[in-house]
Amino acid sequence: MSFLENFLPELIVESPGRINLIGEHTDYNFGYVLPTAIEKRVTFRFRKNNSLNQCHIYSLGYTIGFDLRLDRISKSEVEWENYILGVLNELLKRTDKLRGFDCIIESKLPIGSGLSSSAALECGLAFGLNKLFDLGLSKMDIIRLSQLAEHTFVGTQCGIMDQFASVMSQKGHVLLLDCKSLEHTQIPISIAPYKMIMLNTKVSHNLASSEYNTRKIECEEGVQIVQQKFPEVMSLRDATRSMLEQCGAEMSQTIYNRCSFIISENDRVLSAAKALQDNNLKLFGELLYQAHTGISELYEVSCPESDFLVDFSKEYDTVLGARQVGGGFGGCVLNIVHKDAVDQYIKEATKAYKDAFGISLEAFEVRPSSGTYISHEI
Ligand code: GAF
Repeated sequence: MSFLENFLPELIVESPGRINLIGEHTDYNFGYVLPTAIEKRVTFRFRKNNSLNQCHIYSLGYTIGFDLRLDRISKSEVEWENYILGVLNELLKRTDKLRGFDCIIESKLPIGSGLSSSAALECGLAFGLNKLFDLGLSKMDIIRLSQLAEHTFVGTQCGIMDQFASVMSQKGHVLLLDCKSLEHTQIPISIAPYKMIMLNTKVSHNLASSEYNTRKIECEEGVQIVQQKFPEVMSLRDATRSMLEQCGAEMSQTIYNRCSFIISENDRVLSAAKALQDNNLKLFGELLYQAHTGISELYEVSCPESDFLVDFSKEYDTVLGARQVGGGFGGCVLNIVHKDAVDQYIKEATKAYKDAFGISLEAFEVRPSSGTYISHEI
């Protein structure tokens, strides 16, 4: 009999995706980010199955089985399985309390859309197993091991933002996170009469993972050059515009551009957080546009589809700002749209995008929501 029949969960965990208002690619440069969880999420239904080390996970229409012994866990050819295996591998390195379990995973988060379905998957699994088997892990342990799972099993050398936002977010707040000290401030956010509207380009160019790792290496190269004159600089977070100008001649144009973007983007995060606190939404919107220009022209992680939507939004005085969110090369574009103009704007953007790329846009509103939580427990 399939484990799906008569499945009565002992524990249901909701693990959200995130948007990042501003501060892209700054996390692995130990800078600032301003993300929050959203209502779209991955749901995990768990139950123990009384075996010592067998687990079954059902998702995306099929069941996979794993042996929960460290020496039996290895990478899979199937990409999404590596998020699961990576987390199990990290858990097994930390505890001997894990036992057999069954789990059904359902996602309302579009994959590859820049909303971090990967962190939601990793953190939700770790959070649920921590609770189910009383593993004694802290939220910070869950964040760290989920990030490591992505490094080792998925192969993306990601920063800490997505996992942090997925676990630590609070409803109605954005998280100003310092990725060096991990100090964070929950900023209450109210952007009325505007709304946050996501337009999903529905493209996810497959350069994303390899180019992501390349950007990280390019930034490290930039740091090494700056360190020759300024040894106190440990990451681009510590570099200033003036330092960069003094070292620019030693760098290729590409490395200079990458460093220049990160230095400006860190400043923009702090300005954007202040603009939100001062309710200066016009400035906040302008910062989003500036960020997208940097993402596109200096960091070169945008794509024609995202650029099209950001440019399109500039024709509307009912839109304060727009930019591509997440790692890049497609996914969602965040738009700050006046509430009275939302329907018309979505209608016109959808038509223009279809005419240009032949793709039907997906549009939805997002609201700052709470991080990973338990919705049912017996
Ligand atoms: C991806 C990564 F997982 C994050 O760590 C972050 O670097 C982001 O891209 C870009 O800001 O989502």
